[in-house]
Amino acid sequence: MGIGWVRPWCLVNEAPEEEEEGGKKIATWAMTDMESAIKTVVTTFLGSAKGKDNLDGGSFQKLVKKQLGGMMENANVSSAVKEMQQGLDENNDGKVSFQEYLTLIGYLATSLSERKTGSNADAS
Ligand SMILES: [Ca+2]
Repeated sequence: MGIGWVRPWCLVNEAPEEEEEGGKKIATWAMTDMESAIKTVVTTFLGSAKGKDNLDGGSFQKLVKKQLGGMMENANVSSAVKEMQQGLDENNDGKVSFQEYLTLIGYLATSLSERKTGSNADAS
């Protein structure tokens, strides 16, 4: 299952280029909050993966502790993060791929949305 179908509509501009103007760097266009958020999701993964395609256990621990400690319960409990990593690891290679990482982002986004709309099953 791929995401090829979405490609024709994607990525006209990847990110704003910066131009000098009066000694100040200015972006050629302003990213919206949503575009910045998507970019952050991508650059956070890439930065943590350090040039590889996957996050190994240590990199995933660091990413969760550093970036998601406010939003996630047990983000600094190594055993809990390890368990979460195993849950995300669909192909069981012991590493977190970008797709598997997106599963976590999707899960957090869904939880946040349920919290905001009060549609959480526990909230009734
Ligand atoms: Ca994996």
